[in-house]
Amino acid sequence: MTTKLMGEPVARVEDDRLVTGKGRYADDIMPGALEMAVLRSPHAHARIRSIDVDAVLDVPGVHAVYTYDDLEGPMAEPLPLLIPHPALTHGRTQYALAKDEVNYVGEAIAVVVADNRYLAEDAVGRIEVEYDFLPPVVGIDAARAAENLVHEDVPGNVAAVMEQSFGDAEAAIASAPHRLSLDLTVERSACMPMEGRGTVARWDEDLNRMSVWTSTQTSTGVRAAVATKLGLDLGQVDVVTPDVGGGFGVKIVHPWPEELLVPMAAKALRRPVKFTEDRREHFISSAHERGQQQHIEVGFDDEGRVLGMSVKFWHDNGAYTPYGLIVPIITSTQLLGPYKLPNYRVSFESLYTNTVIVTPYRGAGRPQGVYAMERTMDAIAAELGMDRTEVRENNFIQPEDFPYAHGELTFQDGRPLVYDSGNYPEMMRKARALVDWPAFEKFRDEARKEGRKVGIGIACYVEGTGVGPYEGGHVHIETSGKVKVSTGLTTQGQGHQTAFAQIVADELGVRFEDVEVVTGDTRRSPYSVGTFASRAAVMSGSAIALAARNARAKALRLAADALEADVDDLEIVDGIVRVKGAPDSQIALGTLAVLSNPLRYAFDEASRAATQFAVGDPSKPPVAEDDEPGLEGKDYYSPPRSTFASGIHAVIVETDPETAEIRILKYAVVHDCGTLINPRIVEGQVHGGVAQGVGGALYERMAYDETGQLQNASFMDFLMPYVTEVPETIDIDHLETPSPLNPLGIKGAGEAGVIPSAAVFAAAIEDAEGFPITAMPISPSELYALRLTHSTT
Ligand code: MCN
Repeated sequence: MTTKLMGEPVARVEDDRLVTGKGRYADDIMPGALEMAVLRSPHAHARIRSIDVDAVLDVPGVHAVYTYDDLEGPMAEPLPLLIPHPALTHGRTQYALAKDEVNYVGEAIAVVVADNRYLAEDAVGRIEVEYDFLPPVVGIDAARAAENLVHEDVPGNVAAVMEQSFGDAEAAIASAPHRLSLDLTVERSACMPMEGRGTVARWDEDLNRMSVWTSTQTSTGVRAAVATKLGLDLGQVDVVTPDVGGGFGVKIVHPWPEELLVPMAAKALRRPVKFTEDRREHFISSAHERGQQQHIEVGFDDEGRVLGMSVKFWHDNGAYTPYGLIVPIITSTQLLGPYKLPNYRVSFESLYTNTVIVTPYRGAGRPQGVYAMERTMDAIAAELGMDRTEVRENNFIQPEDFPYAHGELTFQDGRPLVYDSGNYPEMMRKARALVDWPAFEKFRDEARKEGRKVGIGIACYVEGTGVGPYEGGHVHIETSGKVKVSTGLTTQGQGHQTAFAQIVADELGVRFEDVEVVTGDTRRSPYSVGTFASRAAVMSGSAIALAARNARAKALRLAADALEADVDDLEIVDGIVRVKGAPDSQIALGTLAVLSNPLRYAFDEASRAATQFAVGDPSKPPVAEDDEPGLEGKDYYSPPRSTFASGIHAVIVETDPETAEIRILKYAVVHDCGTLINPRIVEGQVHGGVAQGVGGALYERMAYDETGQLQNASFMDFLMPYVTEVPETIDIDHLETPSPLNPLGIKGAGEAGVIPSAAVFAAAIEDAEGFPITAMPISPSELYALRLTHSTT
């Protein structure tokens, strides 16, 4: 009997394969392909005087070497600026291979294609490059000082200045009963998926066709880039995304130079070519995020209600701006969180530095925005001597305020910043209960008597999810009764195959195990955008639901005809259409698929075997008159605007009085992503996000020296949390306020776990220590140094 699956914690169908080593990643495709290695700049800032590849050409096993001079047509143009913005007055993107200048350690200069990776790497080592060194700009302070310029035609290293506001923040702050200012910093970190980047390409000379397999978050984006840059039609390029070992944002960047150079080489050499990134390359030549400095002015009343807030921040965008201003725009708008501010001004400068490019990393600018706002809420509470949860409650947007517009602010998708739904007071009630907030004060006092330092932090966030413009879904019922579903966006481990199958099983009335979902294959789904901004569940989930409804409607039309019944009298249970109350009058969806296939007649006449296929009256048309053949449904979903998920995290930490080691005693999450498709998957997403957040708050940073060399470009030196550092238990409570903007009421969930971590850890450590924490991440040695400072002041 078919049961409702939406909302059920169905076990992920993909896990068995993935955790038993049966996943198939880019590097597993086409063993024996030629391999590409990349010569990367060892200098952060230099002009290239000459490149000598002579020593490489005669090396046995080397098939080709390419530098900028070998690039032709569109390949010789800079890579696309993916999201232009009017405020981005000085946007710059790099070339697939550096033209005459390098702007970060790791920028690609030349590639060698050889029989295998060893030969290719050795050959890369023989290329001689002469450089004229230029002074590097490393870090936000150096960029702001502008004593040196990253791009000589970009004054002040400023890629963009942007401001948004509503009301009159300055006047409100000036006349407020209380005022505060804060200066905060967050350092750079990075996605660090288990699998780095990887691309394989094969050119079929007979079919005039390019096939690309790439570890990406957007197969259609890569297809568009490959076609454009290599002068091919879109229809000549197929891009398939195999299993992807994590993306977390870094693989939404497209095209990476390697994603173009591999197909270019495959076409030129008429041989399959592969590139598999190693870990060091991932550190120095993919993308980072998070680095910001923030200055906040706030005015508030006696109850802690914010009357006016003005934020200025400086965003480190690295050496180029392929993603435009997406990250700082998200910080600017998502900073507002669940709060009702009457007056707000935010401005930022997006600054060039001679470091790896900055593109969205899970959370994408939100962690910094939440950090700014939540640290402000904590500061207000401290100033007024109020409970931190009460200050937040006094500022909450109330359930009856939805849809709630933040003045005339514009969201990242260019549409007005309007929250669709939520219940922040209820969320706070749940969060306080989950972490037992009221009991903490006593616990802290008792711990202090024993010489222990414990602290609690709480942080709220609202997250715009499910940005448009659209995604599609295709549901095809096979003659076997199995259901094949496809959607164009890609999967990096989020469990889409399971969640989307749940949706289809419910909508169509088929068994979950009869549904198979394919993502990220342009041969099946040529039109799609990609997986980012926690949009898959909202976008593809909605499109697939609509497509399944179309398939269902068609199945019912056909069945009504076959069973001589009224459509309204039919139901579909476990893949069988039957007349309600007359279970003997039934027909299987697979049989209807046969009926809807015009080939049935050809089979009837052609062979005896095929006649077994014939069902019903062959003289009848295969489908109702207005229908197309085939039992399938497809649809696209395009949202009117983003839907806003929300959540509250609370953490209890203990800091060692001697070593300043920071231990997590409890971590609690209340989360609202609208209608839950699969709570187990959502909880897994939250767990993963929290783990990344722990890393970002306590361990990870990009340790550049003043020459622009990344000092910790390996897992020996870059501290990721292990299981030993991530809390074993994360308490999660769900709230479901369905979104009115899509057919299933879904909001996104994929980034939620990481968003408030810097804020919540800073708050908890501050509470344990009794002095302000303004720079994240914070290590034990930094905490120790702060203790010394504060004990002497
Ligand atoms: N889901 C659900 N019910 C909801 C909302 C979501 O059951 N109401 C489920 C979805 O069906 C999906 C998962 O939760 O299986 C995440 O859904 P969604 O919020 O739509 O996020 P996306 O699928 O679009 O994934 C993108 C998001 C982002 S932006 C980053 S970054 C990220 C993340 O997801 N990268 C990940 N989670 C990741 N998880 C893994 N394992 N690897 C990554 O690279």
